[in-house]
Amino acid sequence: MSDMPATGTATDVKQVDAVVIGSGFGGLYALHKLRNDLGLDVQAFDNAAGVGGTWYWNTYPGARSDTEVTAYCYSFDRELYDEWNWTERYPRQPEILAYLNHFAERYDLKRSIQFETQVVSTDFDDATGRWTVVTDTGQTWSAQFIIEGVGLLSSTNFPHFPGQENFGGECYHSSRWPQGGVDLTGKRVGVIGTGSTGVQIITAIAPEVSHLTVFQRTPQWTVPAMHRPIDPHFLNDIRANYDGFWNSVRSSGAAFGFDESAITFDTATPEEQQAAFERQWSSGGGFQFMLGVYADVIASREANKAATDFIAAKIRETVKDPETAAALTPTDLYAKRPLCDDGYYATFNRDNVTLVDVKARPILEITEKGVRTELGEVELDVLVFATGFDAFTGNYLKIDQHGKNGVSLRDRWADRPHTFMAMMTAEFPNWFMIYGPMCPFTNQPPAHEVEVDWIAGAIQRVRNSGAQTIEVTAAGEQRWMDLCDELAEHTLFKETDSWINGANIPGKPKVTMVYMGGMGPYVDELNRIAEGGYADGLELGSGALLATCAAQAVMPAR
Ligand code: N01
Repeated sequence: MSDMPATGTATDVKQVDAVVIGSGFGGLYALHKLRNDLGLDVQAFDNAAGVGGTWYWNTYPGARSDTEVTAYCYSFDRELYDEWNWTERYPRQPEILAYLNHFAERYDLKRSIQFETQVVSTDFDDATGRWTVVTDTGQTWSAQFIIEGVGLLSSTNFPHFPGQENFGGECYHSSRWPQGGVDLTGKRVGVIGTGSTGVQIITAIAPEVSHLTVFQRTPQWTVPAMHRPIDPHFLNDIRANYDGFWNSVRSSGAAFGFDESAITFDTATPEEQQAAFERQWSSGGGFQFMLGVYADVIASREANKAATDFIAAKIRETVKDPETAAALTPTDLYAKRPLCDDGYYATFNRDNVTLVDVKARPILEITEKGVRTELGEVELDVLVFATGFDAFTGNYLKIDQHGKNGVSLRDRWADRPHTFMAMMTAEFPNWFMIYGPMCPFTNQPPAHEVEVDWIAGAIQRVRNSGAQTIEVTAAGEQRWMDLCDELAEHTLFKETDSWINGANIPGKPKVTMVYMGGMGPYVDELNRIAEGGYADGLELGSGALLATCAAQAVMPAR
């Protein structure tokens, strides 16, 4: 941090080159890149008490990533990749959090992060070309650049049911699970929500609770994860072909580190199709099942139906009670973020597990003792909300943010989020998001890395050119939005309701919020813009100078 207060500002306004918000995968890498590589003064903030972002908060039972560890990590530091020995194919939350802590310590990042601090507002000053950042701890910071790594899936969706405040038991949201854990042994537990989180919790806690009631509104298609210890030879093979592996990740569609299928469903015979689905089912993995068997499962109705017919047959085969099996079987397309599990369907064969279909019989109220539906009251000791997130936009809009001429982000995004390359929005100079709305639909850490590298390049471009700001033009932003909208038309995702298009939050505009072009084309586009000097769709500004001229032009003569 520089000791020099800016001219004309209060001395208690702290001056830095850049503010980073968030200390998850993206925020930590941004802090490292800007502070350690570019040599900037950087201050980071996180409202948690430690690093980790989503992996700090999501400590619920069964929490783990469904991305194989080979690609769920940083790639820029080869030594780190060689040294860190993951233990399982899909890492558990404590292991990922330990990795991120190790990363933060390796690069001495914690001294630049102020924890338990929420940024409440950011305002662009047209006169100085700098940002004013205010925190809930009453501090004011001034920065030339802001990088927000506030999390795609981090703003909690906590629905309210009539009478909820009267519940006499314990009540938790999965993404704000108590850090010390919760002893559920022998308790009557209810879980609302059956997305990725609910599926993990339900499967993990069923053996330890006295009774588990699952309140399911919409079932989702899920396939076995096939968790297993990581084969050290497998990691060593990747280490031996390090650049080749990461190049293949960055040039793939979803950046998960597995081979995506290049063949379409209609090229195979029915026997081959069944055998291919069966092979993938046995080998495990949600994204693998969606993208690794046939290239067109998310685009062709026929391929999609074949995949869901296959999973539906597995549900009937696994779940002994036909009524429960039917209730667990989705009726919509296989076109949401894919799930994988650790024995989810078999969990419903347990005597201590009950499924309540709350679409057919909605939750009427939460009582002092439990949850009431038309079927009666279910008495509970603990109620768990696994109800997901206000994804993509939630955390950006929680902060009161104003760009040029005081334009508010909430107003700019009232109809939908508008971005350029998922990192910038018009009228917000020097303001960057990591994996913001209209991001590629991919595994996140590799996408965070390429984005932070691109942002660092943009910052260098500003500083080397003697300019004060860089911003996206209205035309540049529109071009990206049009491309995302056009690509969304080519997949079946637009036909399902989920957090991916905002449909999970009542009143939120239902629009596509991802770029479906794939990681490879996304990286190519980032490189093209960077190699062209950050000119296409972007413009440099001299900030203070221009603002001063503009102000003088409208000032009355003295
Ligand atoms: O959230 P979700 P999630 N009454 O939105 C239900 C990542 N993740 O936290 O579908 C009753 O998918 C809702 O029902 P419906 C991953 O990207 C990854 O599970 O809206 N129910 C749904 O069943 C994932 O996709 C991992 O009808 C209500 C559930 O709550 C993303 O996070 C693990 C309700 C929410 O499902 C989000 O997953 C965990 C209401 N009022 C998460 N409101 C891994 O890597 C909501 N629901 C493995």
